[in-house]
Amino acid sequence: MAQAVAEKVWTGQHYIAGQWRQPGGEQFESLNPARFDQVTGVYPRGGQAEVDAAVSAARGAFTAWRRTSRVKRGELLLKLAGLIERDVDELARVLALESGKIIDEARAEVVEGLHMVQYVFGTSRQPSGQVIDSEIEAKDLYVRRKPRGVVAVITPWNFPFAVPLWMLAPSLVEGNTTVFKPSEETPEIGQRLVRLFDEAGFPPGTINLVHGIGEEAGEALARQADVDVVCFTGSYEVGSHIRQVAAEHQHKTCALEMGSKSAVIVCEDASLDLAVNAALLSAFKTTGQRCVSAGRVLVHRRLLDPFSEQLVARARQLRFADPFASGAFAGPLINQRAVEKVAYYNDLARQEGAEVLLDGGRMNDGPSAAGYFMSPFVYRQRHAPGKRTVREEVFGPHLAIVPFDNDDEAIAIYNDTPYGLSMAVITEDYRRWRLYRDECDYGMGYVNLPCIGAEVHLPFGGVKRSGNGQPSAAALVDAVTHRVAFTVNHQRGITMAQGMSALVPETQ
Ligand code: UN1
Repeated sequence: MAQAVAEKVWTGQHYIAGQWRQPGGEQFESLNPARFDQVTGVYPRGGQAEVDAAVSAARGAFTAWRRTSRVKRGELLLKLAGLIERDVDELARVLALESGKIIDEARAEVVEGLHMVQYVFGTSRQPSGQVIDSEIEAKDLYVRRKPRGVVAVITPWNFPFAVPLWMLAPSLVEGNTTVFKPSEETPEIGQRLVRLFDEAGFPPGTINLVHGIGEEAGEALARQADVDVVCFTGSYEVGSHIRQVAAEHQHKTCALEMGSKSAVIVCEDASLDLAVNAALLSAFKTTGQRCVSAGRVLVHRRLLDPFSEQLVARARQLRFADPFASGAFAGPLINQRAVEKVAYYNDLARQEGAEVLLDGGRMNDGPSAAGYFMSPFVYRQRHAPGKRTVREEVFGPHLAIVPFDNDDEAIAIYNDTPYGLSMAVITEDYRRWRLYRDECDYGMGYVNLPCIGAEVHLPFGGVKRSGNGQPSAAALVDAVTHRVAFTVNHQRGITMAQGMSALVPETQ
C-alpha cells in the first residue's frame, strides 16, 4: 500500500436519499498522480446494492421534483453557483491534487463548472416549449419538454468537476433526478461537488452519489432497469459497451462523448506564430489528456520545415511539473496505465518509420520520477494506409506532424480516422475556412484557435466514434427531456385536421 499523504487522507461516503453513508466492506484508494506514493483518499467501493438504493432514491424523489416549479429548481442552482464561487480556491486545490491538472487549469475547470450552473440557472425562466398555430382556428398546439426520469451520470477523471455539471445541472433543472458515479481516479472532487448540492438544499433523492470502479458501479448503473438516461463521457470502448447495455431496455437512451483524434490544420497562408501556439496548446495542455486534445497537426508542405522547427524548439521548453509548481505548463499523466499507453504509441511511431523530432517519454529525473510524468514526443509522419499512430487516440503528449499539399488532401487526411470531435483550421483566408467548416467531420470547430477550450453555452459532442449524436453541455437538455405534443380545442364541437370528417352517425 502506498504511503499516506502528509495532510489528512480524505474519506469517501456515498450519498443516497439525502444521507451520507459509509458502509463497511471493500474500499479503494485514490493516489496523487504527481507523487504516487501519496494516498489522497479512501472511498467505499460501491456495487449493485448501492446502485439499486441510489436509483430507487432517485425514482422515489422524481414525482415531487418534476412537480416543483422549474423556476424554483433553477433557484437552487443559483444557490449552488454562489457556493461554488465561495469555494473556488479549495475546489481547484482538490482537483489539482487528485487529477494532476495544474492549478491554473484546475481553477479554469472549476470556473467552467460554475459557468454551466449559471447558464442553466438562466434557462430556468426561459420557455420550455412552444405554442404553434393549428390548421383549425379553434385549436392551439403546444410542444412541451418533459423530464425523462432518472438520469445516470458517469464521468471521467480528466474533467471531474465541469463535465459532471454539464450533465447534472440541465438534468436537474428539467425535473429529472440523478445518480452520479464519479471516476475512481477523482472521487474527492465529485464528492465535494455533491456536498455543495446538499448544502444548496436540493431535496433528498434528487442527486445521489455512488463511488466505485467503472466495471462494477459504473456498469451496474448503466444496466439498472429503472434508469431512463445514461450520460457518459470517456473512452470509445466503454462508451460503446454502455450503448449496448442501454439498448437492453426499450426506454433507455444515452448521451455519449467518447474518444478523438482531433487535429489542428495549418494552411499555406497561416500565421506561423499563431499556428505554433495553437498546436502547442492543443497537443500539450492538460498533458494531452483532453478528449479534444490534438494528436495530429496537419501542415501544408510549404510551412512544414519552419513550423516543425519552431514547434519543437518551443515544445522543448514546456515544463511538465507538479501542479502547484510555478511555471508549470502541464502536470503528470493520470496513472501507470496511461504512461504505458503513451510509451507504447511512442514506440509504435518509431516502428512505423516516423521521423522523430523530439524524443519524449517517461521523465525519470528528480521529483518527476515520483509521479507519472512524461515529456512531449513529436514526430513527422506521412498519412498512409495502415499507419496506426496517425489514426488512433493516445491521450498523452504524443503529436504527429502530418504534411499535406492542398486543401482537399488535408480534408481527406483529417477525416481518415474513426473519430470526429474537434478541429481547428489556421488560415487568413475566409473562403478557405468555410471549406474546412463544411467538409470535415467534427463536433467542435475553430478558426485561428487551438482545438480545445469550448464554452459551456455551446453543444459539446462529436460524430463517428466520438459521440452518438447527443451532445453535452448546452445541448444536453435534448437528451434528458422528451418533447410532448399537446392539442387543445377551444370550440364546443370537434373539427378534425387534414379535412377528415368529424361526423359520427347518430344511433337510429
Ligand atoms: C474534454 O475534452 O474532455 O473544450 C472536455 C474544452 C473544455 C472541455 C474539454 N471546455 O477544452
